[in-house]
Amino acid sequence: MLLPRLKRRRWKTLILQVFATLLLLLLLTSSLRWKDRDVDDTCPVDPPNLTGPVNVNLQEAPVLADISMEHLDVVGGQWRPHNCTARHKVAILVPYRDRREHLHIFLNHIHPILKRQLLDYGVYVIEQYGDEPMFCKGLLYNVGFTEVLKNRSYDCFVFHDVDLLLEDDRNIYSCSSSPRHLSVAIDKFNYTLPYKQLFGGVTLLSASHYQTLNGYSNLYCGWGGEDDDMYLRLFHKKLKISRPDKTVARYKMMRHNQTKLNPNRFSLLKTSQDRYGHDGLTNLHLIDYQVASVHQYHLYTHIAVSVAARKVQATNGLVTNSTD
Ligand code: NGS
Repeated sequence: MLLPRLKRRRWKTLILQVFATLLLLLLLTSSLRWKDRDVDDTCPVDPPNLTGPVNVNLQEAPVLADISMEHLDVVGGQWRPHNCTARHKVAILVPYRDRREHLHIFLNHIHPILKRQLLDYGVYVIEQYGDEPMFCKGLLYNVGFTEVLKNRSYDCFVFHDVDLLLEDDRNIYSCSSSPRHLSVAIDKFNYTLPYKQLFGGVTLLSASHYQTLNGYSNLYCGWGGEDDDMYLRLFHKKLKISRPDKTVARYKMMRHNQTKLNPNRFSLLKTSQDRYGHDGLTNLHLIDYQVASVHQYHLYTHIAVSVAARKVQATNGLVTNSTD
């Protein structure tokens, strides 16, 4: 009688032990899973909602209020993913003047893409006002970079022409270890790179690379050359350019009238090497411009820059007067 009872007790203890061990294991793994979630909620390298090719609608400019309604979670052009921590903070700088229709099409197009790319981003429109008849893109980029960093830190910056619309959301606007030329294949050039040194259109630089390069030259006003000058800066600093595959780095360019050419661009390029150390971010204080206002609209932060006609710069010996 005693033997079967003993056996039954041993069985009971064994079952209890197994049960307790299983419970312990279950608790341990679930607590580890929670711990993992706490520590690493970084967004995936390959965002799952990308669509690949993107429909580009150039037909009619959307109404700003309608675009805003679709992006109620955007404030001052800024957004970040809700369910994960973005890998990088990216500022999109868009130099701008007199192209309202293009701006609306651009905003309507870019926000959904940047959201699908799971970026912590801000869109900044830097608008030129004032007496200077020529459009000074490099100066606007430098002013934009400086003003944006006064209010928020960013890891990297996308320098974006307002007339270029991305055709494939796999061309990710996220930081990269080397300077990146993103607009490799534009419809205007039959989706081929017109020349190897091109570093204009849409480019991406880390904040620290932009500082190392002393930003753009402030001297290029009027169409052309400021991007070639930036290429020379990269070359002198031995920073290699990377490019995404042209199958994804595709853009459509919105048509517009040719802006006034910069007659000095070729002579400026000849002296780029002697100037880049002191012409850029470091001598912004010598340039006759004023930040008239910084205002957060729904879909972008607007930085209004008043640029005076360049005779003042000429007296500072910063402008060459030769024409090409
Ligand atoms: C070059 C310009 C660049 C310009 C590129 C492409 O000739 O600034 O064409 O222009 N260089 C000079 O004029 C020295 S594009 O048709 O894409 O606007 O970016």
